[in-house]
Amino acid sequence: MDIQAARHFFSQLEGDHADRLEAIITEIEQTGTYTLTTDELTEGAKLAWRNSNRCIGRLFWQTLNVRDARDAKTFDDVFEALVSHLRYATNDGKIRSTMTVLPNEFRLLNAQLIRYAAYETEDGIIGDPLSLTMTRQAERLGWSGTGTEFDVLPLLITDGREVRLYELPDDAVLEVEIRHEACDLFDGRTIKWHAVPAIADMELEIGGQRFTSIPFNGWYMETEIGARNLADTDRYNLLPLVGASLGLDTSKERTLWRDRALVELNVAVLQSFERAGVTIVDHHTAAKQFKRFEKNELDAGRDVTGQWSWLIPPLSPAATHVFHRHYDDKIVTPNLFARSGCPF
Ligand code: HEM
Ligand code: NRG
Repeated sequence: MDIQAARHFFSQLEGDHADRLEAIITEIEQTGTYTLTTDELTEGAKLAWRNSNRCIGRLFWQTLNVRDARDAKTFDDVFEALVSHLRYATNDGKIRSTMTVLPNEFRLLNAQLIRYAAYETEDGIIGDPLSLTMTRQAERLGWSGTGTEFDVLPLLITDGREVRLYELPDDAVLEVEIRHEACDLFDGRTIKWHAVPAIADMELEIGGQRFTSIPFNGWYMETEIGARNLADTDRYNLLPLVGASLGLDTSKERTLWRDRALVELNVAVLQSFERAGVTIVDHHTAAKQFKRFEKNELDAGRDVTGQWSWLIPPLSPAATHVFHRHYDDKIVTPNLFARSGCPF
């Protein structure tokens, strides 16, 4: 264990940590590693969010709720912590930014806690094509979905020896039906999305330590659903249907029917979440919040790091300030990283 990494982390926390660092050095000498307290873990996770270069939602980094579940011993303990996370984070729609820290002995195979399955049929793919592989894996373990376009996948939890499958209870998965106030965009089809985006496949690095099972969530920005999940041609691919439902001329690109369909689909997502009382942010407001984050950071004497290509929203990017400035994509720790290898 690298003492310099621990030193670097503690130097970013408020107050004097000389005694604590002494204790950590002794602990490392005796055991080869050291254990963060729950408070240290919480502060580290907040800094990791603050340093997440791709995230436009960072103004709220200080409000992260961290749940310390490092004492989970069994598969059932892990599943219980995940269900409890979703219930706490969902909060009847008033979404709370939340992270659960599980022991590294367990990992989730799912990329997110909530995602929709995909089935290959004679009429093409039903569901979210992104989930084809995960769905097949669940099916190999004995799972079978009901075959709708929006079947919530089970959780696949592994300890490196075996994989166990758990179905999420209905009350842990809040969903919102997407309906436009003024017209039926989907020709009678029911289109919905889940309320909570909960990434489950990243790692948290704090003070030289890696936490490899740290599912976390905030709330959605509407473009994630309306301009990507429901719109991408390799996802739900709904723009042709929406364009036709709006009566647009879809026979040539220069009518900009795709752009007009995108806007109304995003309006429908915002209206629907608002109607259901579920937290969501539009991309203009998110960009303004991010501008406040930039100012806060400068005022605190810190450089703002960011990854421009991820920070710009996929709808009308040049209508936000983010498009018109440069961001330094330097990696500062604590941070969140893509999973470094295969689970075990
Ligand atoms: C990425 C918004 C909370 C960490 C993103 C993206 C958006 C976003 C729009 C880009 C996603 C994409 O294009 O697929 C928000 C909003 C939040 C929020 C509105 C509301 C509170 C959080 C929290 C964390 C976090 C709580 C961690 C504690 C990240 C990370 C990425 C990211 C690590 C990059 C993910 C990747 O590389 O795939 N966020 N976020 N965000 N966010 Fe946030
Ligand atoms: N685009 C993905 C979610 C990525 C993370 N987005 C957030 N994170 N809003 C999707 O499911 O559409 N967050 O922690 O709130």
